[in-house]
Amino acid sequence: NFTDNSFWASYHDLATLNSFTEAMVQQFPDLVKRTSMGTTHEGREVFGMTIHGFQNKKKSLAQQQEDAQENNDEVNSWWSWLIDSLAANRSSKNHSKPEKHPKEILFHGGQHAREWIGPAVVSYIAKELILGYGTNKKITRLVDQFEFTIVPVLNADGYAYTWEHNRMWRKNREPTFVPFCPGIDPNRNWGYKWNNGGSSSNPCSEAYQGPEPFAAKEPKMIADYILKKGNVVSYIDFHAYSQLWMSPFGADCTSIPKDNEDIMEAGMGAAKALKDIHGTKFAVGSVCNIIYQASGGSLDWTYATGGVKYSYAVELRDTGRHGFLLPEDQILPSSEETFAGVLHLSNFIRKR
Ligand code: ING
Ligand code: ZN
Repeated sequence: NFTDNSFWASYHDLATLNSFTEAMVQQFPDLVKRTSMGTTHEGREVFGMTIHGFQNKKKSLAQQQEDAQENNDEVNSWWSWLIDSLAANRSSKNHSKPEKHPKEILFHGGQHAREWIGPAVVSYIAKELILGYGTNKKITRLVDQFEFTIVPVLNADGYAYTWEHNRMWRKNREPTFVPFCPGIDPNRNWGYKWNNGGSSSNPCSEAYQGPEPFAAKEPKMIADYILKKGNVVSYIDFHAYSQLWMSPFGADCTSIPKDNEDIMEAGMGAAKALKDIHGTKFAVGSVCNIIYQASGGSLDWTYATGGVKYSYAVELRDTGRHGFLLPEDQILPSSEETFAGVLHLSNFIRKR
């Protein structure tokens, strides 16, 4: 059962996570659409869920036919008009109007293959937004206001490889000029200040930047998506581990985003909301200042070139005791607290 919390009692392989996405679309067709982000080097399709409120949408054809049938009975139609009006009136109190041209909040897990907590947390957030729509006031308001696009596993080839061959694989699986050292680090291959330090030109390195910016399919498909949509106001790239809520930039430690005050205020609010759930502490700061210099990273490009004001990279649990091998009994608490952080961030943006 994909909507039960027991699904987050263990990690799941790529096929199961894709089935989760498919099940959400099938079970909640008015609310959830499947979005194909693109295809990996090994030919896997990268799936996302786009979640957006449907209050204003035209009735489905099936619903229209059903209504027409009812209207054959004149007396019945009078009563159904009355009941419909009452229902519409009641629900308009609970639901804010969905935006015609909604702003979009985009996030993904699994840019790095071995960081399994990312896909788990991100799929949980999707589930909470979906089940909370129409039952939880705050969530309903956010889902009516924003389009949420959630991609559980960006680096699908790498993720499959960690399940089938090597649990500690990080990069994608594209061949390089060294036959026995495949894989570009997708998070050193984005096109803003690429090869500016904190990345490697050696294909055998875990931080191999690739032969040129956007040579790797994973960053390219997300960048293309952001440019094509043009409505993305927030982006989060989920990693593990270290418990950090990070802002731009990674490429150098001296540039400061022009929106830094808002970015930091929202990030610190998110970290506080997160801590309120289970007491877990997340530090907030720029990638370069809080962990290390890393150029060609996701959030630098989404902010500086993609125009996404609230761009973050989040390092999930823990602080190193288990590292990438985070025990399964921490999936649910980690998901719950991260969801609170994301809700806070979304609400912050909504109120701006
Ligand atoms: N950390 C990230 C990494 O790619 C990061 C940190 C995020 C760097 C965003 C640059 C941009 O090294 C992990 N654990 O992968
Ligand atoms: Zn990572």
